[in-house]
Amino acid sequence: METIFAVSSGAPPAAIAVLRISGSAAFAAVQQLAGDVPAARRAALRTLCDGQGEPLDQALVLCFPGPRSATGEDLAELHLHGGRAVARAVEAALAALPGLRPAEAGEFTRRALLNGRLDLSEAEGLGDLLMAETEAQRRAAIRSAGGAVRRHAEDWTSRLLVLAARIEAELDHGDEDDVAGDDPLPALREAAAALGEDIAGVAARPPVERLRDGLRVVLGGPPNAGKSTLFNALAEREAAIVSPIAGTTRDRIEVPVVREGVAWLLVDTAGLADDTDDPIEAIGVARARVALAEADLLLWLGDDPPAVEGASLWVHARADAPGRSAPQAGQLVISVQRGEGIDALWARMAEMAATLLPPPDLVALNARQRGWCTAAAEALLRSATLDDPLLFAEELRAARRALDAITGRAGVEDVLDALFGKFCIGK
Ligand SMILES: Nc1nc2c(ncn2[C@@H]2O[C@H](COP(=O)(O)OP(=O)(O)OP(=O)(O)O)[C@@H](O)[C@H]2O)c(=O)[nH]1
Ligand SMILES: [Mg+2]
Repeated sequence: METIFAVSSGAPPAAIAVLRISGSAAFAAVQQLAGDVPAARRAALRTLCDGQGEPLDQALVLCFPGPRSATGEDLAELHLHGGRAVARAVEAALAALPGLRPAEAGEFTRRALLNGRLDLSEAEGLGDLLMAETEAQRRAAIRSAGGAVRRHAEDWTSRLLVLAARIEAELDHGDEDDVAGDDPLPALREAAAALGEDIAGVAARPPVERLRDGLRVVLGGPPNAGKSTLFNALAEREAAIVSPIAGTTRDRIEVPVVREGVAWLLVDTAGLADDTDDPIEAIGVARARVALAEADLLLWLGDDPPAVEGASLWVHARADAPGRSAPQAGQLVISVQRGEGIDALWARMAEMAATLLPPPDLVALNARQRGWCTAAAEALLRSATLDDPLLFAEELRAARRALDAITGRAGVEDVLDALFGKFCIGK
């Protein structure tokens, strides 16, 4: 495998730029530039020179021999002065060496994964950690980067393997000691069902995407209800057009907001007109219905109670408007014009967020992990209904494959491409 290098700290200029080199030619490259290879895991000050002996920079040089390195390969770090020209000159000197090339996005972490330094769920957590903007996002990401999802998957796998071993043994030797009343299958089925329930329980927890991408708050209701006005008030900017004309909003408009320590994704929608002759408004209404169905939390501005299954808050907007009907029980009274009720709405939204977001002390799964957990749970729950030990064993194998996919032990090349494409170069 080629040896790769990249600046792993932020984009220069900065006080320091950390350039990482990983692969079998890493230490030869250090030898070439620094004149020697410093002792393992000790910082050494060296003058780096290019192939012509021209000094490039004075740098701290650190060498981490594989496999005890971040990537599992021989890894060197050059702590350079963080000017653009310095980094560029050292990169050029490295690129001139045989077997070295610039790293692609996420390639260091990808190698760490291939070399077993971390598993797929930990790499996903690391990706989220790099993108985290709120405390809750950081906490959830550090938990999965630290192996919380992996430990769950490993714990389930070891429980599963015990069952699998017992049923395989039964299949191999079942005839030999066939004593009446000694059928192990009922007990195994019970254990498989219990394991399936446990996995399904974790899969049913609030998804980590709500933390990562923001809790999706959708404003819905009839035309002219004051949705866009409230949306702008929540977003604290004029993100959506407001007008007295019914049917002003057509597209759905999304604005991310961080407030009360929560990342929110506010979504404004077209008013749900019952019938419209305007074909564009009709498209807007169709989009609004999709947005409403995808809401984590619906802010409903209709005069009839919200007719949805998910979480919702019922808002009596435009409370100050002349001729406005009186609010009904259970409605939050708001007048954006007078600045009334907005803080109370945020407070209610924050209360709801506490129940809709993954609890801080529990592991939360992303969609990919949840999909495999669900597949494993379903296979286990199916197995618990089967009388044929052969079929039972086959379902356990299916569950095993699904659990392996969570940690990346099985069939995940496409996931790797998608995941590491999102990383920055040098990570
Ligand atoms: N008096 C008063 N008028 C308001 C208030 N909020 C909104 N309005 C007015 O109500 C009208 C409709 O407001 P919008 O926010 O555009 O309503 P909408 O629900 O987004 O409407 P569509 O996009 O057409 O579905 C506008 O003329 C607003 O100025 C309020 O708190 N008080
Ligand atoms: Mg609107």
